Amino acid sequence: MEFNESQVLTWREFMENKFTARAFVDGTLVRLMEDRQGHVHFEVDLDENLNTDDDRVEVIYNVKYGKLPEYQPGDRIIACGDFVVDKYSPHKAVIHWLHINPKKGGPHEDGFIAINGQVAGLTNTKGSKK
Ligand SMILES: [Ca+2]
Repeated sequence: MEFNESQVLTWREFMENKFTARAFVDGTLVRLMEDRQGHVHFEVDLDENLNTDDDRVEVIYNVKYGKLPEYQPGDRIIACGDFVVDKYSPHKAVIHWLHINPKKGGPHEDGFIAINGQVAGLTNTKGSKK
């Protein structure tokens, strides 16, 4: 699959709320939006220009699927998962399920997140207690 940042931004603009499709994006970490209940929310800019903020999405990672490497604003983020048009997101766009699918054949495909080339999301938690 090829990177599809511009497709993601087009979907956000033209598709209805809850529209879902696969996303594979290469962007820049702007800031940590939220870190709670085992989920880390990042604001990610999808071009290399941090002066433009109309091309940002909310990237959500479930830490149950593997610890994230250390990160800071300006880091390169590659995210592969499900894109959703979400009117409740400040960016109207969420990318989540950035991890393997422990139940093969379910509605979600495998995904991952990489921060500065360090991959996370590949820990299979199937059978673990939480
Ligand atoms: Ca930008």
